[in-house]
Amino acid sequence: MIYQSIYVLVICSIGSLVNAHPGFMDLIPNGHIVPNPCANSSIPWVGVGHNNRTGGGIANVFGAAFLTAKMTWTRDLCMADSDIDGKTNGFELGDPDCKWVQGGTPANKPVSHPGVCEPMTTKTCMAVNLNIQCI
Ligand SMILES: [Ca+2]
Repeated sequence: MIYQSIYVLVICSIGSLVNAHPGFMDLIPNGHIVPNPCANSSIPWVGVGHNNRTGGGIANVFGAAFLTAKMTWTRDLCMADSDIDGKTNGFELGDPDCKWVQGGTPANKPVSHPGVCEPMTTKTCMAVNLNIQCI
């Protein structure tokens, strides 16, 4: 019985991690308006930590780093360049000096996506973005 309860708890927890979640978007600067790097799309990428715009499925490189940081906007997460495109996560999300705190106003608007290497057509970025779904 206790194992069944733990199993259900784990499954429910995983389920909450794999979908775009408004609560998670509040945990990073400008989480609700992260640009969509896919061509010809101005719709925000609300599943910021995921390989597809709407969330669900496997985490992208930023999502994995976010989980490692225990879903907290830490200085280390802010200063990291998760998608190795030469821009820190903080710069991409509009918090270049890593001063944002939850509930506050970020210094800038977001400029790019911290989990999608840009420009997407470079050889390096194509390798990083292998699982990114532009649909
Ligand atoms: Ca980056």
